[in-house]
Amino acid sequence: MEGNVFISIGSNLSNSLNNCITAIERIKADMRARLIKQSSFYKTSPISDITQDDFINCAINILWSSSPLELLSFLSKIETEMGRKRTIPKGPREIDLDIIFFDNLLINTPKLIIPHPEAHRRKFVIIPCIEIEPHIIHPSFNRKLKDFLDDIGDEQRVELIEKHA
Ligand code: PH2
Ligand code: MG
Ligand code: MG
Repeated sequence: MEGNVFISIGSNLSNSLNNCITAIERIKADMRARLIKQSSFYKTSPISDITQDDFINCAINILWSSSPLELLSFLSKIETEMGRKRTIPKGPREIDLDIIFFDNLLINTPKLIIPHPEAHRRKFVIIPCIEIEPHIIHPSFNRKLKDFLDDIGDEQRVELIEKHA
């Protein structure tokens, strides 16, 4: 199986920008992953009930030559190796690697939900993804991802910090 995948990357602990860069390097180093495109890096306000630092977020588009569950376990392994401790839900983290889209697949299992159920409500996911592919369609709604931005209020801050070549 091969899939065209969008992954959202985020960090707000230790050196967040470095953590995102390291995660991308680790993904690229795997035989099953081929990097197609990488977004710029953004500084984003936390979406959380807990007070915590701003995040660095970005997104990548890869071709993944195995199953969605294999990708999930690969990304979880990188998170763990990079020091992620699963304590508070939506709390601060060294690295978070979320599968946003896997082709047009709709997956709803206890272990894995694709598309990511919050993707269309989060500017920090939408903006990096549409930078990579402006006309990408959200397969659950059959609607352009960028059109969801109109429904999101101004509280969510997403600031370009490093333009990707
Ligand atoms: N991730 C969360 C919760 N809130 N907020 C921002 N700005 N960026 C994130 O990556 C993020 C978040 C849960 O994964
Ligand atoms: Mg997440
Ligand atoms: Mg996650």
